[in-house]
Amino acid sequence: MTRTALITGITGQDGAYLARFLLEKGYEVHGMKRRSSSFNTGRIEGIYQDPHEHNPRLTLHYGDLTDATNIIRILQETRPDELYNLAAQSHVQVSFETPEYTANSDATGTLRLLEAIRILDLVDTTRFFQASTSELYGNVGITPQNESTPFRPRSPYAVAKLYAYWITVNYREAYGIHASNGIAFNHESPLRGETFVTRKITRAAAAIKLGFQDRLYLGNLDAKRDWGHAREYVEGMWRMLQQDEPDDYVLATGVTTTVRDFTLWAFEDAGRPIEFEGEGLDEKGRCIKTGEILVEIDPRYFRPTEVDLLIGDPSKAREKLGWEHQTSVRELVRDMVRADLIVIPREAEQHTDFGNRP
Ligand code: NDP
Ligand code: GDR
Repeated sequence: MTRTALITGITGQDGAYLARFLLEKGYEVHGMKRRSSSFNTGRIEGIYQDPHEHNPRLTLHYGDLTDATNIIRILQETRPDELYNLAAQSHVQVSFETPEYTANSDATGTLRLLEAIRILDLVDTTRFFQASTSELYGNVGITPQNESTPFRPRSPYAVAKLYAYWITVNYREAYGIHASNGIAFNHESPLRGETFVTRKITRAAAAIKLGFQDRLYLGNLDAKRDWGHAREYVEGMWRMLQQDEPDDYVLATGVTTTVRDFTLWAFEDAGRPIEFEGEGLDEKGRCIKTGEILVEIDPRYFRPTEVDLLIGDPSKAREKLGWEHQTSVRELVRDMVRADLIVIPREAEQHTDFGNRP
């Protein structure tokens, strides 16, 4: 029997990798996508199937996590064996500007999916994955962070995801739904959204090297993150839903890196090495480095409350799921820069405006 999966957030970074992974495993894949005034399916172009094809194995449905009746209809039509909730307003900084919307989609949206499973009597047949996050730990001050580490969220995004985490646990305990949280630490790839710091840096390093951009503006260079490759993390998500019992797992590499080092490596890999000599801010918040300035600090990218240090302990996933990361952060940087050195000139032909978007 062909297994069926529904992915919310299929047009995002993880959704694109997970859809490919499940299609390769022989699944029939359904994805929820939002209506947009421009094409928003670029990341899944390679696997997109014309709905006129006979028995397409990938089908997209218009939907939104803020719309309960729509969620119920999609679940009723697809009745998936596995439901991966990857959709979210996923940008931490943007969540300070759109806190209510972030709560509606990331927190209540998760509740809507779980309630739909109950309403449609799918409790025993649909397994549920929730994309939880290392942002839940915030500034807890304990390292490394594992499944027993207390949560101390530091943004509207993280607080919304805290609700989603606990409502997933609650529906598992209250109704016996096979519902699991993947507490994923940062994972990146050439498909990463352009405003997350890694992709912003690798795009800028490539664009500066090729002469399409003059300068990169960044915020806090001292933040430390545990960065892995997204392609590997989606396999961890799938493995959680193949277990007899639902549970919660950390997915991480166990290595942490500063934004500063990530930046140095990216410029090195692009063939335009930089140094952060004389780093500091003047009274107007400008970088005081003299000479040719390729990277400048712009206070607009500082967050009202920052998460300083994340480093995960993936032992449980390794022991119970047999999951382990493969790509080191150094290889990840190389991979992303290499891809952007190809992408940027193509975009330049289409007159894309590069650079320092928020
Ligand atoms: P992206 O931002 O790349 O993708 C988010 C997806 O959610 C997009 O498909 C987006 O659609 C969709 N979406 C946003 N809001 C809604 C909504 N209201 N209704 C329906 N769809 C919506 O995120 P990632 O792929 O990086 O992350 C996937 C999930 O994992 C997210 O929930 C994120 O919070 C979580 N996570 C990610 C980590 C990471 O490092 N990448 C780490 C830990 C957790 P559109 O394309 O139209 O914008
Ligand atoms: P994060 O990712 O907040 O960890 O959330 P992001 O790449 O946005 O920030 C990482 C760190 O870099 C610092 N930083 C900057 N960040 C951005 N975006 N832009 C800048 O110019 C910049 N300069 C410095 C940030 O302050 C921060 O410390 C990601 C998302 O994918 C979430 O959805 C997910 O839950 C977590 O990872 C785990």
